[in-house]
Amino acid sequence: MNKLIPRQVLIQDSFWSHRLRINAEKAIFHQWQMLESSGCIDNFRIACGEQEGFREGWFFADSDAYKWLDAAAWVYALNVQHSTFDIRSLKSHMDDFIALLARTQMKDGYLFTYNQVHFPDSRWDNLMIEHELYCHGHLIEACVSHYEATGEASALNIARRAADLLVMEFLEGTLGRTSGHEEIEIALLRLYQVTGRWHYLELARQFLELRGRIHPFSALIFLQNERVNVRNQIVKAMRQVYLDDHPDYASFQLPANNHAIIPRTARLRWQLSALSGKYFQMHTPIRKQTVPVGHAVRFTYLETALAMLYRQDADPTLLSTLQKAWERMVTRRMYITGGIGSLPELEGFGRDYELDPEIAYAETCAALGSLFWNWEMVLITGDACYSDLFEWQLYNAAAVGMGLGGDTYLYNNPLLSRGGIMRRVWFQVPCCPSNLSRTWASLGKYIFSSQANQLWVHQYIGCQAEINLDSPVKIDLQSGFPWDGKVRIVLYPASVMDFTVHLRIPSWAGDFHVCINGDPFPTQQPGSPSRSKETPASGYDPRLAWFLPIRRVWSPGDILEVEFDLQFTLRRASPRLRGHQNKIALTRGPLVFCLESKDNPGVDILADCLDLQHPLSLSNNPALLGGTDVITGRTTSGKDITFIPYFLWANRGESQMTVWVNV
Ligand code: FUB
Ligand code: ZN
Repeated sequence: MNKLIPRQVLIQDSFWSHRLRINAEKAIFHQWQMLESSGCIDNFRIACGEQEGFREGWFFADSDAYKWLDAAAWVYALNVQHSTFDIRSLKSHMDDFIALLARTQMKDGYLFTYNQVHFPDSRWDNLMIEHELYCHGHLIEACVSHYEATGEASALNIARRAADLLVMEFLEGTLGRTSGHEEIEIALLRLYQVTGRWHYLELARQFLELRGRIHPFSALIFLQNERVNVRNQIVKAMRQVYLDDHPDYASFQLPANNHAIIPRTARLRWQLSALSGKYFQMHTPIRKQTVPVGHAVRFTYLETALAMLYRQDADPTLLSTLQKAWERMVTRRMYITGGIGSLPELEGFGRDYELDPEIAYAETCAALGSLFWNWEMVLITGDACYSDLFEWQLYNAAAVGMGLGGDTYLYNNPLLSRGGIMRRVWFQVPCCPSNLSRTWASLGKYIFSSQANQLWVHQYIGCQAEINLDSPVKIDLQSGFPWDGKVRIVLYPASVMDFTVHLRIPSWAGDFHVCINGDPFPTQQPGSPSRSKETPASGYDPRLAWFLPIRRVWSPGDILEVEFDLQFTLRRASPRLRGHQNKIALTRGPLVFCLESKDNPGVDILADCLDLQHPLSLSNNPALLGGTDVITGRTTSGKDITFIPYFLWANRGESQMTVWVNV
């Protein structure tokens, strides 16, 4: 299938338009300000010698600025014609930053402020831990996005120079090593897609194929870890000297981290995972990686890159590995919210069925990585389960990452909190905010795909689009999602045209009806692909989704209407999940609901039981949380109880919250 670029789709949607506006008007400016005040942008100024100061932040700090650029490019391109905010100031931040990158980039294409400032004589020293290739990857991705969004070549040239250096060093040179945090592979594959330069594809392939082939890995990681410790100490000492010499130096004060429950064994498990290579997905070659392990963001970026590679090579072993890993994740290693990564410290996957709702890490970036992976998978297979999981994670595990105002965020996303969790304006490791912003800013690209005279509708997000089938077709899609299940699609082929529209029938849909120009259209599920019978432990099964093909000769103005029944669903987890017995999670349409103490004074949301005999009722509260549906029920002790969508929790200060409710 062919994908679109976001510029082909103009989102106009009752749910998303408002959120994308917050992203464009607030989040992106807030993030820039945080990148400035935390020293992240100054790091580039210091690296290129234009400013005196101390380089601040983790070795991967550059990547947060690159994800910001990625987001800013889409925000700019999609709003430039009808912006209601100060788009010129966004453009000037963006252009100034690109110019700064060009000045910071070394003559041979190298750009990594950590080494440039702290260790100018060292390069490619610690690929497993220090994120040098990861940062180059986000640089390249941001520049490709900027090019796709604006059509300008300024940033793309920076990406090409960086990638050409990598080709020279790693593909043509002798540096047969790969990155400890996947990302560079996605970037090189995207750069290959826009430039057609074959070397980028080959280098991505080489980086991927090297996984699981570096022996003995435990010795390598032990040494690299020792080396990082030494270099960290050096940086710390240099910082102390700088502080002593500059008593007025005011460094940015980070907000406190959220309270987190860290099991006693977490650190040991992280160390064992690192030593075995699983943490980095370095334990076995890529075609054998059928189980999601290790750091969850790394894992999803690896899967995304492998799926992108499959689209080039069509290697059937690779596809079956990807499918097995996906099944294993969905059936045993994913929360009902679509969150992945159940262990703190490791920031990654636990064992099968190890899905404690309170310890849950479920990093926002891991949900985003899964979106990227699922998107590639549906393009390959045309199997609706991937678009379904995309939708579920988009509305739950990912959307929860940004607060209502766009200027506060959640990094890890448990499904139960006894208090102590608040959205924060920034983090010590601020990887999630700009990752979420770039995904929202480019959301348009995930709605449709096409191939010859076939059109797939993956997401029901209101928009106008123009897609090239055999000839161009304009589309006007209106949707009530996620609150109501009515969808109206008006198709405008240039003249009458025979093509097929594939509508995703969501896994959660109860009854649904399809009409064409007001006449009912008979619906029947075509044979579904064979797959394992194992029921997902979380209670959510994306594999129940399917595509309904509608082939006919369409005339301009034909109207396709669908109405999905958004019923309440009380989901139960597998008995294999410890602590989930006698509990339900309430969902409606693609939304997971939760109880937050703010809405339930007088109820002990963690102890009281929902009365299953009492009917649930739905209402809309325009004054609550920017306008939301709420579901009310009764406890067995006769108290009213109110559920809100999970993605909206933690917007009103500290509270208690639970997704799984006693029954
Ligand atoms: O290490 C870079 C990014 O920061 C990872 O993807 C996140 O999990 C966080 O550790
Ligand atoms: Zn993150």
